[in-house]
Amino acid sequence: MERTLIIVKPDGVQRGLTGEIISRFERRGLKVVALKMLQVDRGLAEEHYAVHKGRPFYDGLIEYIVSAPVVVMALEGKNAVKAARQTIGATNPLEAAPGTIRGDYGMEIGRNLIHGSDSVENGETELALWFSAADYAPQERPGSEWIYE
Ligand code: IDP
Ligand code: MG
Repeated sequence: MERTLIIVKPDGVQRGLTGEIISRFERRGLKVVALKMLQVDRGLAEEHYAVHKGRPFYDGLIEYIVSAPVVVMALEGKNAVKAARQTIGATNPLEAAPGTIRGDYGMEIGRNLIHGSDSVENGETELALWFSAADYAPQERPGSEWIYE
């Protein structure tokens, strides 16, 4: 089983889409194993987005992430990273397929509602940044044989 980090960004929380977003992952078969809401401080935002430092959108991205609370979760499942990225859709909502979160709820790249880790390795690094071991509540979900063969 793989884990991935998901962040419902400030626009997603303020627009009341947190439940809708979590539902999409849950219904697909991904399991929430850690979950919290927090106001992100600048240091954490900068660490999380360190790879984008120096890009033209970086300052705006940091302002966006610290502008209001976020909801952060760890999702677990087979190929969780790839499955979550597919459910999230392309970075620019205008290019995201209808049926994806960004394609259904977003209008532009600077307000694209949600973050999802882009590789297993980055997922592990990001999860370690946002959660500690005590934050996890791993559990067996009944019926998982109807999701995975
Ligand atoms: P991703 O979130 O789909 O992995 P990345 O390329 O890693 O996309 O970019 C991280 C985040 O930075 C995006 O989700 C978006 O919030 C923001 N971002 C990326 N490119 C732009 C841009 O051109 N303008 C404004 N914000 C951007
Ligand atoms: Mg990314």
